[in-house]
Order: sequence, then structure tokens, then C-alpha cells
Amino acid sequence: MAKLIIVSNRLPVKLQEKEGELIYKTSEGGLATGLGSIYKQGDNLWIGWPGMVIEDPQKQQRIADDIRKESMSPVFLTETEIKEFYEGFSNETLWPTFHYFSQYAIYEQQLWETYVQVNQKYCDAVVAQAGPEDTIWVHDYQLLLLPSMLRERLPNSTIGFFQHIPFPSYEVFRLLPWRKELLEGMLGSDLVGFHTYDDMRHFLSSVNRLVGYGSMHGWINTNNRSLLVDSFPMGIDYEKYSSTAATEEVQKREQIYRGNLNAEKVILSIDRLDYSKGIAQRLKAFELFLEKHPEFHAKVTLLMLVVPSRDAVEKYKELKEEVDELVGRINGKYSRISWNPIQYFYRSYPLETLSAFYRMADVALVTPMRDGMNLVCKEYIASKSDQKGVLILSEMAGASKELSDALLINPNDINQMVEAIATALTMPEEQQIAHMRNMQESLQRYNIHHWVSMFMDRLSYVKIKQLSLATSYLDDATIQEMHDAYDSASSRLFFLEYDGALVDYRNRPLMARPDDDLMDLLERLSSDKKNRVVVVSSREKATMQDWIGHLNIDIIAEHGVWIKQRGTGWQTMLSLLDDWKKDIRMILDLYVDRTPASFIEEKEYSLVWHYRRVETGLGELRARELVNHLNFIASNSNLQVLDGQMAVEIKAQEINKGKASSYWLSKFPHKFVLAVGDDWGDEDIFKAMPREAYTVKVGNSYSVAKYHVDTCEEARQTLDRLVQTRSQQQSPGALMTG
Ligand code: GDG
Repeated sequence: MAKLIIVSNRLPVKLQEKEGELIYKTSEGGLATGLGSIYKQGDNLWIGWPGMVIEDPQKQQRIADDIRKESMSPVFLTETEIKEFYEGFSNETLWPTFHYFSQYAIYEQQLWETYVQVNQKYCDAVVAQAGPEDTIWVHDYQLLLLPSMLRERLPNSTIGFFQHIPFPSYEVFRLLPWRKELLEGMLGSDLVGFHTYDDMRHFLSSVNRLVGYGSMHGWINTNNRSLLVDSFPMGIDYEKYSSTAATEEVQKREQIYRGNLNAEKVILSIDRLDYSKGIAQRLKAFELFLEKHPEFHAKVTLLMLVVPSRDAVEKYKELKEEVDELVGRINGKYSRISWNPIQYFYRSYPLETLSAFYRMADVALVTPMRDGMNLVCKEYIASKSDQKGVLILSEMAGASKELSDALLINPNDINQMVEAIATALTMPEEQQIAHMRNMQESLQRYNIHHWVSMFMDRLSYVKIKQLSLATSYLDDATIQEMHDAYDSASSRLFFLEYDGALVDYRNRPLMARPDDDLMDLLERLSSDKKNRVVVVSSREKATMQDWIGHLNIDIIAEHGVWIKQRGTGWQTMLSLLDDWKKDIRMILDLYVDRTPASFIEEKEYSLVWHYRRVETGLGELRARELVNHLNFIASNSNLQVLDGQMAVEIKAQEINKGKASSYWLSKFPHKFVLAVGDDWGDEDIFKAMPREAYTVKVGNSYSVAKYHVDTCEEARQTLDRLVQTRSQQQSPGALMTG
């Protein structure tokens, strides 16, 4: 049975060794709880690093066996890999860049190489466990290359990727020397998810500018696949936080801490030690608050928890020193025997203690400089059983997009932060409750389980959509069937796109001149009297004339504005499309007959029925009638109805390759039709084709074409096979001439 494989840098378990004994502690992170409900089901599996360097193969095996029972499988990393892949490239190159601290980013080739190699290691670990039907969900910035590595090894698998940290704007992302490789790595996914719409839009813009793929409604078409990019704001396990906060144990702890703190009001701050969290800026704002608001002295305490993190990285060591110094300075300046303005703890606590802190806090001060989402602020809200308390939240956190009832601040604006603290401490209770209630309702609904199911549903939707839009490969049997249809047809029409279908794209457009093989192929195709060959192009007519104008073929140039029928000169399609005028004019004449003082104006490419001189009321009535009448007719043609100022105008819609192709279909008999194209513009050609036509796309992204081939060479071979006799076809060597 198909299973789900979750892959993240760390497993949801913390491995420790005490006196030779291995101890496994479950991790309490948001992701572990959120995915806990699914990764333990059936054969599902979580693959990642267990959090300790283990070199002894026997010990590694023991660990693998132990955690297998808990649906986990380990990837073991060496000391060097931890240093270069995790601390180095992930946390000293990607983390600062993605959080807009590119001045802290280091660019070292050796770190990049280890990053590639470790992603490969994760890939091997997944491939060893994955079956072709499995779904793989990759998490976060340490594994950006993994989706493509997996795609290469398991081409048909379902791969989702979620990034927990921000995706920066193109201007920042482009600074990375390996920017293109990183994007290409992510593009191996079927679904790429971010917390916010802004992250998603930044990603799409980087993909467009750096890899050259555009997007439509979040869909990206690469050369041979389509994938979706979407936003999924992550929630918390609301039930867990609200019920823990309501337990007796937590309430007891709250009372004890409150008594010990001896403060009227408590402001809470909890983060991992990280410069992106704005801890130093927050301390400076609190210092200024104390200076500007002496009335709060001895009344307010800032309870600041900093959880040790990445302490082997230099920037984090420096930050630790800065925070220690600031706390010392502020406490030194304002402390009294009975009051310390800041209670600072550099350690982590069990959930019950954390919950008691959340309950106790009158204000939560969550002011990151940048944060993908930020779960602390959501946990604070969920823990507020009595709905009293105020959240001050940085607008640079993803969570601010959902929590508009918080006091939103810009963390660079120290005065705004000071004022927000004062406002929060004096906010009337009813107002606190009203805001808290709104935020609780929203977080209850958009919880972590909702997030998981949204992502998984969307991933299944992508797969279904890919299948429904997928074209079948043009295999031998179909070519044979096509050949039979070709042989028995008395008249045949070919629509062949020049660039991308007959000739490969070149860096410089004018280098894509037709080669001798192509000339020969076109000549052979068009020499059969039953065939009419139309070469379609967006190129200028002069170029097409120069290259293939002398052949006995038809040409559509400049997207269909210009056409050339064999043996004649160039004509603009616009005038040819005027045949509609005769019929429409008859209808307009009828309305003139029925509406005194109305008249018809004929323009070069349109007809107008004017009613400005008609009796007021009657003109409007007739105009409604006429618009409906014309719209009915126009729905099956290339006409467009414009309901104007005292006039109704009908004109030929803009020209495109599809409309130009329709002209041939309407004018020339065709018992056999073949259209070959390659890009979005050619979809118009495919759409214009009759149902029984053979439509072939070069490349395998979504298309309304029925079939696809992978290269221009294959497209040419297919055409070549059609013009060969049956005996020539059977000899494989007779395929391409030359
Ligand atoms: C990344 C993104 C995004 C903290 N101290 C203790 C403790 N914690 C728990 C909190 C919370 C988690 O750690 C921190 O989550 P955040 O979301 O605030 O921040 P990051 O660690 O940077 O997470 C972030 C997140 O991924 C999810 O996508 O929101 O933007 O940077 O759950 O409660 N837990 C315990 N003791 C502590 O002392 N038990």
C-alpha cells in the first residue's frame, strides 16, 4: 500500500547518551505534534537526523532498529557534515539570506559542496525506503535540493515541499552564488508550499527571472512537468495548548511563579536565540519604555526566555554576549531590592512551565525582525483560558497576516514598540477579550491538523490535475494508426510550428535557420498533391520569406497577422477575416428597419450600429436585444461584441495562431489534419483543430494536444515516417535522411 514519507533535517526525537545508555526524548516542536497524527499511521515513515553524531556502525544499526518501531528511520551525519552542511551552508548562508540578513551570509564553495552531498545522502535514504506509489513530503531550507534529486530517481512519485522560513525577494535571493541550482532543486516537487502569499510571490518571481519559467495562478510549467506553488499558513495544535493551560498542574505553577515574580504586570518574550528574532532590539525598546514611563517602575517585569540554539555558529555566540550585556545594563540601571525589570533565562523548559508562563503573561512581546510564521504568538493565544492578555506582534512575522487583532508593530520603529507596550499594559479588559476571542476562533479553526490536511489535499489535487492534463506519448502504435489515416485521406492539412517544434530554440533567434534536412522534409511533404503544409511562426514575415518563402508551402507569420498561401504573396489576416461582415450587416439592417433614426457605420475591421438619434428608451431596448442576438452568433465565431456609448460595435477578435489556422480549416478540404506545436501560444492552434485531428506537443507539460514527443528531432521523424512508403518504414535505417 502507498505510504507517506516525511523528510526533514531533524527527526522528531532527541537522541542522548547518558553513561553509555541511549535515551530517546520526543521532540515537542510544532511540526512533530502536527505530523504526529499521520507519520505513525500504517507504514508511514519519518526520515531525518536523530540529533547526535554516531560513527559506530553497530550503534547506528541499534538506533535504526529502535526508532523503526516508532516509524522513524535515521540519516547519520558526520561531524564534518554537521559543521559544513548544517551549521555552515544551512545556517550561515541560507538562513541569513532568507531572513534578509545577507550581510551575515558567507559564500564558501566547500560548504555548498557538502550541502549537495548531504542532500544526496538524504535522497539515498529516501530511495532505499520509497516505493513508486509513495508520497514524499520534504521540509525546509536544509533540503532544498532534495525534491529534484528524488524526481530523478523516482520520476513518478508524488513530492511535496514546504519551506518554514521566509522566501526573500528576488533582489536578495539573487545574491546567492548557487541561486539557480537551489531553485531547480525545489522545482522537482509537485507542490511547493510557503507560509504566506508574499513568500510564494517572491519564489515565483525568482523562478521566472533566474530559471525562465513563468507561472499562471501558481502553476509553473517546466519543460516536461507542471507543478503548483501555494501558501499554507501553519497552525498549532490548538487543543493541546488550550487543554494544557487549563490543567490544575499548570494553574498551580502559575500561582507559584506569580508569587515569586512579585510584579503587577508580566510581559513575556520567548524565542530561540537568533538574530532574526529581534531580541536585542526588543531589549532596547524595553529600556526606552522604562525611561519614558517611570510610572511602571516596580510594576512591570519582562520575563525573557531565550532557548539556546546553534551556539557553535559565531554570529549566535556574538548575539548571546550582546543579550547578556543588555540585560545586565538594564537591570543594573533600574533594579531595586524588591524588583528586577528583566527576568532572563537562557535555557529551555518543559511544556507545563511554558504553559504557565503563557497563562501568566499580561502581554506577549513577539517582535522578530523576520519570521516565516512564528508559533510562540499562536501558542500564547491558545493558552489564554480567560481571554485576557494582549499580543504585540511584529508585522515581519508570517503570523501577522492572520492575527490582525494583535497590536502590530514594525520592529525597526523603537518608538512605536514603546507606545505599543504602554497601550497593551493599559488596555481595558473588554477590549482585550474582544481581540483575544477573534484570534482564538481563527486559530482554533486553522489549526495544525487543518494545515496538514490542506497541504495533503492540494498535493493529491496536483497529481490528479497533472494526470488529467497529461498528453500520451506518441508511440509506435499511434504513429502507425496515423499513417493509416494519412494513407486513406484524399486531402490533408498540416500545421507545423517553426521554433520549438521543427527547429530547436537557439540563443539568438536568427541562428535558427532551417537546415538541409528540414528543407528536404518540407519539400517531400509538400510535393504530395494531397498535402497542404502550413508552417506557423511568431517571427516576422520577412524572415520567414527569406528562409522558406520559396517552398511550395503556406506560412502563418507574426502570430497570424500575416499569411502566405502557396503560389501567392503575403496578405494580412485582418482583411481576410472580413467575410463575416456580409452576414452581420444583414442583421444590423433588420435593426435599422425596426428602429427609426438608427444607422450603420462600416469601419475597416468592424461594423457599428448607432442609436444616438433614436427616441430615448427605444434605442436602449433595441440595443439590449441586438447585443444578445450578436453575442449568440459571436460565441461560435471569432467575433467580439462591444456594448458602447449609444452604439453597438462588432469586430473581429484579436488575431492569434489558432484563428489564423481556423481560416485554413474553413477554406480547404481536410480528411486528415496534423498539428505540431510546443508552447503556450500553440495551444490556440490545438484548440482550433477539429476533434479527429492529430495534435502533437513537443515537450511534456500540460497541453490540450492529444499526444507529445520529447524533442524536435522526434517530431521531424514522425513527419518523415508519414511520407515514407510502407516498405521504407519497415527498415529502421531509413528513418531520417542524412
Ligand atoms: C521555524 C520558523 C516557523 C521555545 N522554547 C521552548 C519551546 N519552544 C517552542 C515554542 C514553539 C517553537 O519552540 C518555536 O517555534 P517558532 O515558530 O516560534 O520559531 P522557529 O523555531 O524559528 O521555527 C518559524 C516555524 O519554523 C514553523 O514553521 O513558525 O517562523 O523560523 O513551538 O513553543 N518549547 C518547549 N520549551 C521551551 O523552552 N517545550
